[in-house]
Amino acid sequence: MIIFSKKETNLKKNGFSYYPKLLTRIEINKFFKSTLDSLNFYNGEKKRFKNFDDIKLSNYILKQKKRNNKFINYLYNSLPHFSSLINLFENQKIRNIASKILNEQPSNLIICEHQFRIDYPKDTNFILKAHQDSSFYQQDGSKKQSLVCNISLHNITAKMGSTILYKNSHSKGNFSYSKKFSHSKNQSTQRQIKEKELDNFKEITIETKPGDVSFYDMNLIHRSGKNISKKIRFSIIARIFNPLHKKFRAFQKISKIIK
Ligand SMILES: O=C(O)CCC(=O)C(=O)O
Ligand SMILES: [Fe+2]
Repeated sequence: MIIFSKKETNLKKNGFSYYPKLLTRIEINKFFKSTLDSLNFYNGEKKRFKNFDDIKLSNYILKQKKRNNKFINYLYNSLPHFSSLINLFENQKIRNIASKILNEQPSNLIICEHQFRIDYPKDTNFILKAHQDSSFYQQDGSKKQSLVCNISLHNITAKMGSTILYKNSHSKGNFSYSKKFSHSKNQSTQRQIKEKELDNFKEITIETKPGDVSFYDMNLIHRSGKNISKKIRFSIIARIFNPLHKKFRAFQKISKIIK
């Protein structure tokens, strides 16, 4: 495994790009405040933690989760809709980078499918095995006019399970995957690519700091790392589409109440 930590802008070549400190800690802190407010609201408490790196925050969430893990669902399903999360992705610098790659005006790009991940130490139920996001987000029929965008909320090391990328795997197009729909709410749906396909690519992982932003080609194979640390890994991810494209599939968001 190669640990990566320097700026990389050639997404076309590698399948990913990485911009350290693209966003400020102040911007990240606004979303931290929403996370803290939601956590305190749900648990009826007035806890104060420093930031997403605070080990006391990890310990508190792990303790509360044992008592009643429903509040994790609440955070997971509510926070992606908060403006403090969406505004991070709406940063003009992100639109400008995506605009150059997708060759379309920044304001015409659709940034959607926001996600907040909470990856616990030693978890095996929610880590995502090797996949391409193009298999989950089918708005882009060409699979060449869309991107994944991952914003780092704190200091994430390989030990904390930083995302593992298969360098250059985007250049091979679409891989077949085995569909495993989870039967319980307590497992993530997998669209896993066969292990033997992965041998052809170098595994790399980016150790990130707050405000660092990575972009992946929608066809880049990647997976969650194993969190062997004592800290929770928090991350936010969105997908960026160029809708002014013949193979773009218009889509509608169907709301479901999560029980
Ligand atoms: O755990 C990770 O960082 C990977 C998450 C991911 O690939 C996804 O949500 O599509
Ligand atoms: Fe993914």
